[in-house]
Amino acid sequence: MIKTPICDLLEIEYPILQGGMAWVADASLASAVSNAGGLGIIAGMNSNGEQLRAEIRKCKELTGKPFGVNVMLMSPFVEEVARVVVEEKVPVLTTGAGNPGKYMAAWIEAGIKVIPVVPSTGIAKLVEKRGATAVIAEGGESGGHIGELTTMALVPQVCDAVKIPVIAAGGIADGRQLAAAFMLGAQGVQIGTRFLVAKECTISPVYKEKILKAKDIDTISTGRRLGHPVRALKTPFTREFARMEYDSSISNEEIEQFGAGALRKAARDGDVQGGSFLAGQVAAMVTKEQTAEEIVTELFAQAEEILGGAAKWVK
Ligand code: TUI
Repeated sequence: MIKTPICDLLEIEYPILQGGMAWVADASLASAVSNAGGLGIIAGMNSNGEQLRAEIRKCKELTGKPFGVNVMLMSPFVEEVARVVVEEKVPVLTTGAGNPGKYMAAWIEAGIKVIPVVPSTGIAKLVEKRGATAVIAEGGESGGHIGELTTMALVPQVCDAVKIPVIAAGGIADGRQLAAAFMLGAQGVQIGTRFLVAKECTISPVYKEKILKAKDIDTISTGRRLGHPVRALKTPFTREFARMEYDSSISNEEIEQFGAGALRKAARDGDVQGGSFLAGQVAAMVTKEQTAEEIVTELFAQAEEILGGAAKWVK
């Protein structure tokens, strides 16, 4: 068994969090991951306060185990979402795409465990000072909104910079990468892309098919010009987005407008022309649809075998 202090801290069996993927991570997926012994997470990004409240209540019906909500700090609904998670007594929050500093005191006061995603040691130290329970060090291999550093470089540096537990994210889809995360000093992992094809994941079958067929070089990051690079599968949409970014006659507003609604079009409608199919660099390693429970148990069985045999490399 791989047990780390965050298992006790979060009251989970396996030290694995499911990424709070926008337009993807609903009560169905989050409850399945929590029921499998990990920490399922509902995306707060695509909901206003009342829609999120309904999803949280659904999740409470589907699992008696702890689950979390991801607060995407660039969301237009961030203020209502920040309030609803307190009212609904959500046990754990993760945050992404910004500095959660201004909300942290209220969340901690309400007894919520706050685990921000951090792209650098500076932000990790800052949220530790504000009372974060742990941090998620997410490398740029991941899907969605990304920082500059890779997981291999970022995780050990964040481990050295803070005393609170570090959870590794970005580029983790199998037991080898899970084992490597522990070797880098992480106490747990957050996984997104592999859960896209979980049976309980309600996204369009078109999205799942695209993940299952992806090759190693099939993701691209776009949006650097707008200050928030995002990794997604290469599609007509991302190619056009990349072209617009290099065209100085096109304004940032026009580019933002072009991207509006693209996450929903991918996840809910399976729109292969206009959708943005967010995915990490490990998409090619995701080759079969499984239940959340099969994914979690397979990952840990592989990692345990590797870590148990690690001594064979040491003479
Ligand atoms: O947030 C994510 N991944 C996401 S959010 C998202 S939705 C979206 N929609 C439209 C445009 C962009 C995104 C899809 N995927 N991951 C966590 C994450 N957080 N990655 C990087 C960061 C981050 C970046 C800067 C965290 C803190 C931060 O602080 C900078 C500062 O100084 O405020």
